[in-house]
Amino acid sequence: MHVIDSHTGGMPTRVILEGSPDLGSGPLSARAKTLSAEHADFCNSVLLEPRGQAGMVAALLVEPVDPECVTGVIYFDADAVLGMCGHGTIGLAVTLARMGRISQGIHKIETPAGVVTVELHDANTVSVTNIESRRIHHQATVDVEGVGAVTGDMAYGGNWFFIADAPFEVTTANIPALTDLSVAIRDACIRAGLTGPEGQPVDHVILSGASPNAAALRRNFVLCPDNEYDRSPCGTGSSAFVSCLAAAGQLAEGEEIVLESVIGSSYRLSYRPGPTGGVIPRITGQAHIMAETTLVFDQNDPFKAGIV
Ligand code: PYC
Repeated sequence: MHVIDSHTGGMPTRVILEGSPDLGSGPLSARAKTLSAEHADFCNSVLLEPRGQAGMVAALLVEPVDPECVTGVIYFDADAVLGMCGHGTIGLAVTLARMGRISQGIHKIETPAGVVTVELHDANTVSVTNIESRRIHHQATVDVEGVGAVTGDMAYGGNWFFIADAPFEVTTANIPALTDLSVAIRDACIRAGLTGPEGQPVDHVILSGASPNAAALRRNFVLCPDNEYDRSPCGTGSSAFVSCLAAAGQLAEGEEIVLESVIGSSYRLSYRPGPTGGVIPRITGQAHIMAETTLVFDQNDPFKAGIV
Protein backbone atom coordinates (compact mmCIF):
# COMPACT_ATOMS: atom_id res chain seq x y z
CA MET A 1 0.00 0.00 0.00
CA HIS A 2 1.51 3.31 -1.09
CA VAL A 3 1.01 6.15 1.40
CA ILE A 4 2.27 9.71 1.86
CA ASP A 5 2.48 11.05 5.42
CA SER A 6 2.32 14.73 6.30
CA HIS A 7 1.58 16.72 9.42
CA THR A 8 -0.54 19.83 9.76
CA GLY A 9 0.48 21.87 12.79
CA GLY A 10 1.86 18.66 14.30
CA MET A 11 -1.19 16.48 13.52
CA PRO A 12 -0.35 13.57 11.19
CA THR A 13 -2.28 12.64 8.03
CA ARG A 14 -1.62 9.45 6.07
CA VAL A 15 -2.89 9.74 2.48
CA ILE A 16 -3.64 6.27 1.06
CA LEU A 17 -2.97 6.34 -2.66
CA GLU A 18 -3.69 2.71 -3.47
CA GLY A 19 -4.54 -0.61 -1.83
CA SER A 20 -7.94 0.24 -0.34
CA PRO A 21 -10.99 -2.07 -0.21
CA ASP A 22 -13.67 -1.69 -2.88
CA LEU A 23 -16.34 0.66 -1.48
CA GLY A 24 -18.47 0.88 -4.62
CA SER A 25 -19.34 4.06 -6.48
CA GLY A 26 -22.29 5.51 -4.52
CA PRO A 27 -22.36 8.79 -2.58
CA LEU A 28 -19.30 9.27 -0.38
CA SER A 29 -21.48 9.20 2.75
CA ALA A 30 -22.61 5.65 1.78
CA ARG A 31 -19.05 4.58 0.99
CA ALA A 32 -17.94 5.98 4.38
CA LYS A 33 -20.64 3.86 6.10
CA THR A 34 -19.40 0.74 4.25
CA LEU A 35 -15.83 1.47 5.29
CA SER A 36 -16.90 1.87 8.91
CA ALA A 37 -19.18 -1.20 8.99
CA GLU A 38 -17.13 -3.70 6.97
CA HIS A 39 -13.46 -2.77 7.01
CA ALA A 40 -12.34 -2.19 10.59
CA ASP A 41 -9.27 -4.42 10.08
CA PHE A 42 -8.16 -2.35 7.11
CA CYS A 43 -8.54 0.92 9.09
CA ASN A 44 -6.73 -0.52 12.13
CA SER A 45 -3.88 -1.93 10.09
CA VAL A 46 -3.12 1.47 8.56
CA LEU A 47 -3.38 3.63 11.69
CA LEU A 48 -2.67 1.58 14.78
CA GLU A 49 0.83 0.72 15.94
CA PRO A 50 3.10 -0.77 14.72
CA ARG A 51 2.48 0.85 11.28
CA GLY A 52 0.63 3.94 12.44
CA GLN A 53 1.10 6.41 15.24
CA ALA A 54 -1.04 8.01 17.93
CA GLY A 55 -3.39 10.68 16.64
CA MET A 56 -2.84 9.85 12.97
CA VAL A 57 -5.80 10.35 10.60
CA ALA A 58 -5.98 8.51 7.27
CA ALA A 59 -7.20 10.09 4.05
CA LEU A 60 -8.42 7.39 1.70
CA LEU A 61 -8.55 8.67 -1.89
CA VAL A 62 -11.67 7.56 -3.79
CA GLU A 63 -13.27 8.46 -7.10
CA PRO A 64 -15.48 11.57 -6.59
CA VAL A 65 -19.14 11.62 -7.66
CA ASP A 66 -18.84 15.31 -8.67
CA PRO A 67 -16.64 15.42 -11.79
CA GLU A 68 -15.49 18.95 -10.88
CA CYS A 69 -13.65 17.57 -7.83
CA VAL A 70 -9.98 16.74 -8.12
CA THR A 71 -10.56 13.73 -5.84
CA GLY A 72 -12.92 12.22 -3.32
CA VAL A 73 -11.60 11.45 0.15
CA ILE A 74 -12.82 9.54 3.19
CA TYR A 75 -11.07 10.37 6.46
CA PHE A 76 -10.84 8.03 9.43
CA ASP A 77 -9.01 7.90 12.74
CA ALA A 78 -8.24 4.80 14.79
CA ASP A 79 -11.81 4.71 16.12
CA ALA A 80 -14.19 6.25 13.60
CA VAL A 81 -14.81 7.31 10.03
CA LEU A 82 -15.01 11.12 10.01
CA GLY A 83 -17.45 13.33 8.09
CA MET A 84 -14.70 15.80 7.24
CA CYS A 85 -11.24 16.63 8.50
CA GLY A 86 -9.71 20.09 8.26
CA HIS A 87 -6.11 19.28 9.12
CA GLY A 88 -6.38 16.25 6.83
CA THR A 89 -7.60 18.41 3.93
CA ILE A 90 -4.65 20.80 4.37
CA GLY A 91 -2.31 17.78 4.43
CA LEU A 92 -4.09 16.26 1.41
CA ALA A 93 -3.74 19.45 -0.66
CA VAL A 94 0.00 19.63 0.08
CA THR A 95 0.30 15.93 -0.80
CA LEU A 96 -1.60 16.34 -4.10
CA ALA A 97 0.70 19.26 -4.94
CA ARG A 98 3.77 17.15 -4.24
CA MET A 99 2.37 14.45 -6.55
CA GLY A 100 1.85 17.05 -9.28
CA ARG A 101 -1.94 16.52 -9.21
CA ILE A 102 -2.73 20.13 -8.29
CA SER A 103 -0.92 23.45 -8.68
CA GLN A 104 -1.36 26.81 -6.94
CA GLY A 105 -4.98 27.95 -7.11
CA ILE A 106 -8.44 26.75 -6.09
CA HIS A 107 -9.57 23.11 -6.30
CA LYS A 108 -12.65 21.17 -5.17
CA ILE A 109 -12.46 18.05 -3.01
CA GLU A 110 -15.44 15.78 -2.21
CA THR A 111 -15.87 14.46 1.34
CA PRO A 112 -18.72 12.52 2.99
CA ALA A 113 -19.87 15.83 4.55
CA GLY A 114 -19.96 17.62 1.18
CA VAL A 115 -17.71 19.38 -1.30
CA VAL A 116 -15.01 21.66 0.17
CA THR A 117 -12.53 23.83 -1.69
CA VAL A 118 -8.82 24.19 -1.11
CA GLU A 119 -6.70 27.12 -2.18
CA LEU A 120 -3.04 26.15 -2.48
CA HIS A 121 -0.96 29.28 -1.83
CA ASP A 122 2.49 27.65 -1.87
CA ALA A 123 4.02 24.21 -1.26
CA ASN A 124 2.88 24.26 2.39
CA THR A 125 0.13 26.84 2.88
CA VAL A 126 -3.51 26.00 2.19
CA SER A 127 -6.88 27.66 2.82
CA VAL A 128 -9.85 25.32 3.15
CA THR A 129 -13.38 26.60 2.58
CA ASN A 130 -15.40 24.17 4.67
CA ILE A 131 -18.99 22.96 4.45
CA GLU A 132 -21.67 25.06 6.17
CA SER A 133 -21.15 24.89 9.92
CA ARG A 134 -23.58 25.82 12.65
CA ARG A 135 -24.31 26.02 16.35
CA ILE A 136 -26.83 23.28 17.22
CA HIS A 137 -27.49 23.74 20.96
CA HIS A 138 -26.66 26.83 23.00
CA GLN A 139 -25.62 26.50 26.65
CA ALA A 140 -26.59 22.86 27.16
CA THR A 141 -25.79 21.46 30.58
CA VAL A 142 -24.65 17.85 31.04
CA ASP A 143 -23.93 15.95 34.23
CA VAL A 144 -20.31 14.77 34.05
CA GLU A 145 -19.34 11.80 36.22
CA GLY A 146 -16.98 12.85 39.00
CA VAL A 147 -17.21 16.53 37.99
CA GLY A 148 -20.84 17.67 38.08
CA ALA A 149 -22.63 20.05 35.74
CA VAL A 150 -20.75 21.28 32.67
CA THR A 151 -22.35 23.82 30.34
CA GLY A 152 -21.38 24.37 26.71
CA ASP A 153 -22.54 24.60 23.11
CA MET A 154 -22.98 21.75 20.63
CA ALA A 155 -21.91 22.70 17.10
CA TYR A 156 -21.32 21.07 13.72
CA GLY A 157 -18.26 21.76 11.56
CA GLY A 158 -18.13 18.52 9.56
CA ASN A 159 -18.02 16.52 12.82
CA TRP A 160 -20.09 16.98 16.01
CA PHE A 161 -18.54 19.02 18.83
CA PHE A 162 -19.36 19.88 22.43
CA ILE A 163 -17.53 23.12 23.28
CA ALA A 164 -16.95 24.28 26.85
CA ASP A 165 -14.48 26.52 28.68
CA ALA A 166 -11.50 24.61 30.08
CA PRO A 167 -11.57 24.72 33.90
CA PHE A 168 -7.76 24.79 33.96
CA GLU A 169 -4.96 25.97 31.68
CA VAL A 170 -4.76 24.53 28.15
CA THR A 171 -1.09 23.51 28.27
CA THR A 172 0.83 20.40 27.21
CA ALA A 173 1.42 19.57 30.89
CA ASN A 174 -2.35 19.27 31.31
CA ILE A 175 -2.97 17.01 28.27
CA PRO A 176 -3.72 13.89 30.42
CA ALA A 177 -6.20 15.83 32.60
CA LEU A 178 -7.77 17.56 29.57
CA THR A 179 -8.13 14.17 27.87
CA ASP A 180 -9.79 12.55 30.90
CA LEU A 181 -12.19 15.46 31.35
CA SER A 182 -13.08 15.54 27.64
CA VAL A 183 -13.77 11.79 27.55
CA ALA A 184 -16.05 12.17 30.60
CA ILE A 185 -17.85 15.12 28.96
CA ARG A 186 -18.37 13.19 25.70
CA ASP A 187 -19.77 10.23 27.71
CA ALA A 188 -22.10 12.63 29.56
CA CYS A 189 -23.33 14.16 26.28
CA ILE A 190 -24.10 10.68 24.95
CA ARG A 191 -25.85 9.68 28.20
CA ALA A 192 -27.88 12.90 28.11
CA GLY A 193 -28.98 12.24 24.52
CA LEU A 194 -27.49 15.51 23.29
CA THR A 195 -27.50 15.06 19.51
CA GLY A 196 -27.58 16.73 16.14
CA PRO A 197 -30.90 17.08 14.26
CA GLU A 198 -30.81 13.47 13.00
CA GLY A 199 -29.59 11.92 16.24
CA GLN A 200 -25.86 12.43 15.56
CA PRO A 201 -23.95 11.98 18.82
CA VAL A 202 -21.18 14.27 20.05
CA ASP A 203 -17.95 12.72 18.70
CA HIS A 204 -15.41 15.46 19.55
CA VAL A 205 -14.99 17.76 22.58
CA ILE A 206 -13.32 21.19 22.68
CA LEU A 207 -12.06 22.67 25.95
CA SER A 208 -11.27 26.28 25.23
CA GLY A 209 -8.74 28.36 27.15
CA ALA A 210 -6.77 31.57 27.03
CA SER A 211 -3.63 31.72 24.90
CA PRO A 212 -0.32 33.15 26.10
CA ASN A 213 0.07 34.46 22.53
CA ALA A 214 -1.54 37.91 22.09
CA ALA A 215 -2.25 37.20 18.41
CA ALA A 216 -4.46 34.18 19.21
CA LEU A 217 -8.07 34.54 20.35
CA ARG A 218 -8.15 31.14 22.10
CA ARG A 219 -6.02 28.05 22.68
CA ASN A 220 -8.27 24.98 22.23
CA PHE A 221 -7.78 21.41 23.36
CA VAL A 222 -9.67 19.03 21.02
CA LEU A 223 -10.50 15.40 21.82
CA CYS A 224 -10.96 13.11 18.78
CA PRO A 225 -13.08 9.90 18.63
CA ASP A 226 -10.02 7.69 19.23
CA ASN A 227 -9.42 9.56 22.54
CA GLU A 228 -6.30 11.19 21.10
CA TYR A 229 -5.98 14.97 21.18
CA ASP A 230 -5.68 16.98 17.99
CA ARG A 231 -2.15 18.36 17.69
CA SER A 232 -3.53 20.94 15.22
CA PRO A 233 -6.27 23.43 16.18
CA CYS A 234 -8.70 21.01 14.39
CA GLY A 235 -10.22 22.33 11.18
CA THR A 236 -13.73 21.00 11.74
CA GLY A 237 -13.52 21.97 15.43
CA SER A 238 -12.38 25.50 14.60
CA SER A 239 -15.27 25.69 12.11
CA ALA A 240 -17.72 24.66 14.83
CA PHE A 241 -16.08 27.17 17.21
CA VAL A 242 -16.39 29.99 14.67
CA SER A 243 -20.07 29.12 14.13
CA CYS A 244 -20.65 29.62 17.87
CA LEU A 245 -18.77 32.94 17.90
CA ALA A 246 -20.86 34.09 14.94
CA ALA A 247 -24.13 32.93 16.54
CA ALA A 248 -23.20 34.80 19.74
CA GLY A 249 -22.48 37.99 17.77
CA GLN A 250 -18.80 37.84 18.81
CA LEU A 251 -17.30 37.55 15.31
CA ALA A 252 -18.30 39.55 12.25
CA GLU A 253 -18.39 38.22 8.68
CA GLY A 254 -14.90 38.45 7.13
CA GLU A 255 -13.15 39.27 10.42
CA GLU A 256 -10.04 37.13 10.84
CA ILE A 257 -9.03 35.38 14.07
CA VAL A 258 -6.23 33.01 15.08
CA LEU A 259 -7.02 29.80 16.98
CA GLU A 260 -4.27 27.70 18.55
CA SER A 261 -3.95 24.04 19.43
CA VAL A 262 -2.81 22.79 22.83
CA ILE A 263 0.73 22.49 21.41
CA GLY A 264 0.62 26.07 20.08
CA SER A 265 0.20 25.46 16.33
CA SER A 266 -2.28 27.83 14.73
CA TYR A 267 -4.90 28.41 12.02
CA ARG A 268 -6.25 31.70 10.70
CA LEU A 269 -10.05 31.66 10.41
CA SER A 270 -12.85 33.78 9.04
CA TYR A 271 -16.35 33.08 7.73
CA ARG A 272 -19.06 34.20 5.36
CA PRO A 273 -22.75 33.53 5.99
CA GLY A 274 -24.03 30.14 4.80
CA PRO A 275 -27.15 29.60 2.66
CA THR A 276 -29.20 28.03 5.49
CA GLY A 277 -28.33 30.25 8.46
CA GLY A 278 -24.95 28.79 9.38
CA VAL A 279 -21.47 29.96 8.42
CA ILE A 280 -19.01 28.94 5.70
CA PRO A 281 -15.63 28.91 7.48
CA ARG A 282 -12.29 29.52 5.78
CA ILE A 283 -9.33 27.92 7.53
CA THR A 284 -5.72 28.69 6.62
CA GLY A 285 -2.87 26.51 7.86
CA GLN A 286 0.32 24.78 6.86
CA ALA A 287 1.28 21.15 6.29
CA HIS A 288 4.63 19.47 5.69
CA ILE A 289 5.36 16.15 4.01
CA MET A 290 7.16 13.64 6.28
CA ALA A 291 7.37 10.37 4.35
CA GLU A 292 6.49 8.49 1.20
CA THR A 293 6.16 4.87 2.16
CA THR A 294 5.06 1.46 0.98
CA LEU A 295 3.26 -0.32 3.82
CA VAL A 296 3.76 -4.09 3.76
CA PHE A 297 1.14 -6.51 5.14
CA ASP A 298 2.79 -9.89 5.72
CA GLN A 299 0.11 -12.65 5.96
CA ASN A 300 2.21 -14.29 8.70
CA ASP A 301 2.47 -11.08 10.76
CA PRO A 302 0.51 -11.64 14.03
CA PHE A 303 -0.01 -7.85 14.21
CA LYS A 304 -1.03 -7.42 10.57
CA ALA A 305 -4.24 -5.64 11.69
CA GLY A 306 -2.42 -3.48 14.25
CA ILE A 307 -2.25 -3.68 18.02
CA VAL A 308 -5.95 -3.38 18.87
O1 PYC B 1 -8.86 18.89 11.63
O2 PYC B 1 -11.00 18.55 11.39
C1 PYC B 1 -9.90 18.24 11.81
C2 PYC B 1 -9.77 16.97 12.57
C3 PYC B 1 -10.76 16.11 12.92
C4 PYC B 1 -10.16 15.08 13.64
C5 PYC B 1 -8.82 15.32 13.69
N1 PYC B 1 -8.60 16.49 13.03
